[in-house]
Amino acid sequence: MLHNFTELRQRAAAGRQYRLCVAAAADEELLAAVALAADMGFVKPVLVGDGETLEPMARAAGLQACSIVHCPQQDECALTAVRMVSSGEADVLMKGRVNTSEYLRAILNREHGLRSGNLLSALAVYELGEYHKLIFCSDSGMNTAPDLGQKAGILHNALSAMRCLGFDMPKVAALTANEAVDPKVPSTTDAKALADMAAEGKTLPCLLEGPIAFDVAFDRDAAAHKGIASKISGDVDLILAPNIETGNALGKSWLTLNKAQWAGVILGTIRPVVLGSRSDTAEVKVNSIALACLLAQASPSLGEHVEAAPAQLHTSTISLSAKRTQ
Ligand code: COD
Repeated sequence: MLHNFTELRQRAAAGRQYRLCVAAAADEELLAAVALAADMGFVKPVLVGDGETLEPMARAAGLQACSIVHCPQQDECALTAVRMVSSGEADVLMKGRVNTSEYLRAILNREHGLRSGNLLSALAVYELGEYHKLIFCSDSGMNTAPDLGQKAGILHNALSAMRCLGFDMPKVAALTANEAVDPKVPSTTDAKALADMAAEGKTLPCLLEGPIAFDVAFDRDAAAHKGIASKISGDVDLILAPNIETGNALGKSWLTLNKAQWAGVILGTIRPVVLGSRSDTAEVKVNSIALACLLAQASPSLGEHVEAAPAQLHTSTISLSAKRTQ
């Protein structure tokens, strides 16, 4: 089982090296992260963006060796990078200076995208100084208002990924505002349905409770005070968010007020996909890269590439062999 991001990076560094394709890579913090991940040995960078801008920036970031795919049109970078990954010219996709929705739409592109036929969902992982282990949360980045079927898909994706990371029986909180099942509040009926599915063995193995409010999920005293006999209280591994706003605000409050670290990926795709935020620090971006690489290592269908014909790209590739600058 993974305990923190240091361990996650070490595990990624001990595995194989992946070709990381970054969409719209002209960003100092992002290039610093890519250089760090390359130095740690788990990625070989392929940067998509305007070559004239990117080349000096890559040198300044200390990238010893990388490929630059010249794509002068900012709005074409996401699809260009996605096509490189879907065609087998790169292994792992990463978001650069691209809007999240634009990035996700490129991933969902019917012709060149990374769809698997299953639901795609976002998985976020947080390390908080105040909590004794990593907390996983889904979906706070892609599915905006999932129905019950989509929540079951989100749960399946998250549990599959967590199994790859060594979590055999994760404790899952199907988050709501309180513990009462109320037909007028769909999040509570959905949470109850998911808890029943888990109890009946209709999900991957997990200990799922819901509906459950945040205080009961994370504070045993609150659970005791409310007279709730919870088996997960104070020890939750995965939060299943009722909607994107809840998961997103929860995560961003940890990042903003608790100085948490995080990592983000998209699940359900045919290749590993990094989903970070443009405002992430280099350190945080490395966590996301490491997580995507680790999932690729542990999941053969993600990590092994079926060689396909190269995409017909109107790009040129430049190889850098720059010296590290101080
Ligand atoms: N999994 C699989 N297929 C999907 C998914 C999914 N999660 N979402 C959409 N599709 C498919 C649909 O079946 C359809 O074929 C096609 O994609 C288009 O679907 P639409 O029209 O419902 O979706 P879009 O293109 O309008 O939007 C999809 C986004 C994922 C871009 C959109 O839902 C979005 O912007 N999500 C939130 C992103 C965000 O703001 N995140 C927070 C950032 S911090």
